[in-house]
Amino acid sequence: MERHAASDANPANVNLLRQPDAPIESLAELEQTVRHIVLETPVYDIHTHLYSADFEERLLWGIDQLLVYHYLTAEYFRQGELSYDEFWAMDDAGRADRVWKALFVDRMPVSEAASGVITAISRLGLSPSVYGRDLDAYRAAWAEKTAVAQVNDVLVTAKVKTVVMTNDPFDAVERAVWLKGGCTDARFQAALRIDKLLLDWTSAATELQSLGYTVAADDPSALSQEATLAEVRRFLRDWCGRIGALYIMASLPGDVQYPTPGEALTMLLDGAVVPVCRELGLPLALMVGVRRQVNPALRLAGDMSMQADLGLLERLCLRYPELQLLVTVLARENQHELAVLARKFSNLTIFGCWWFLHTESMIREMTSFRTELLGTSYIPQHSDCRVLEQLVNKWDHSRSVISGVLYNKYARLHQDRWLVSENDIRRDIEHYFGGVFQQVLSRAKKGRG
Ligand code: HDL
Ligand code: ZN
Repeated sequence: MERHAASDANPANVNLLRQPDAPIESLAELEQTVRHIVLETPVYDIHTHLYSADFEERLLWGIDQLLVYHYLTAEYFRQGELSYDEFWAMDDAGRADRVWKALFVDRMPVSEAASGVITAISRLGLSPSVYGRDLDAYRAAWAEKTAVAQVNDVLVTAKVKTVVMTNDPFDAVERAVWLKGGCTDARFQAALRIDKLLLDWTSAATELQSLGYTVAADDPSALSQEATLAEVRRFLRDWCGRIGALYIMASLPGDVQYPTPGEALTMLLDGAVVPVCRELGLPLALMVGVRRQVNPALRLAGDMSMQADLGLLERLCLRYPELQLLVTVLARENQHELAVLARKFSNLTIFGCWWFLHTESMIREMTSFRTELLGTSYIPQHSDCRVLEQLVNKWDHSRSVISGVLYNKYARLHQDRWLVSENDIRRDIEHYFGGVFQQVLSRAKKGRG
């Protein structure tokens, strides 16, 4: 079959003469076609900490924010000279200077987070071959940008069609934005984050009371009263409606024992969260296996992973077969078990390589066995970005690994003469990059009580 020479219009050297439904005969062509489609298919990013420009200073962007990202501050303290107090006494620019020197100048930026900064700046047109290692040169280039223009530029460069935010109704600054109009950019969708409600009922109840919900904050037995649970349901309903939440979400430690009769988390899940998910037709997203603030001096970087007892998920799936659960767990040791558990319950959809697993080797390992166990019935990645420009590197790196894994699976089919076409590849990737998520949303809507 004639090949179309690589050109500017066709950098991936994809055979443009082949019909999209025609089987791809050559392995070399198959590899290039898979890579091209994976790199080009827009993605629906189902979990981030990004905000639309409506949220003003909550939208983090720019080279200094990339450098003070908490993954990099944790790495700075391993190799930088400053004490915690000296570092935190500085402003973001001062901290960024120190991180740049310690991790990018005095050493090669080989960690996932550090190399991600290089990918982001390079893919956004500030090539190190031009700008070198001079941080102020990058700052000067960024100074010419605006937040709105940078959002457009980054979403296009990263090929991200939709970003799901993490929206905390207990955050007064964020609440104020929602109360005066909220998000006006349809590319940014919302998810209701309820860690505080589930994990710190006493303080959450006090706040609910101040927001006009009658939850008897000073009465420890309040949660056993239906009237209190009804008010918590009203709170969840109000905020899911106000922000247009696609799902309700929480991160949990790994040692949650569910159900534990009389315990706040169990009563809130059974009496408020699951009923509202059913009533509104929303999935529940659980991120399990985090041990918060093992080193408070690291601030946002002070959290740790821990192995999780996945019995919580098993019992939720059994108890609520109509509830759509979106799940990611933080310990590498739980990943294979989670994929096997997903084979047992079709209402359990696993997603992403979360946090300390968002590294090239872990993405490759997890995507391989997840595909081997679950085919295309899972969501391979979310970015978890906190800084806008990270969408570029987190998706660039993930797409590259995912395309390699997928090519290997197609190549094995090819060996047995089950040939793959461009349309087949495109359909599978669109499934991975948003289709499975949409399917979970529509199943949740159907299961609406
Ligand atoms: O709880 C979460 O959603 C985690 O993603 C944390 O926000 C964590 O700090 C993080 O940013 N991970 O990437
Ligand atoms: Zn997150």
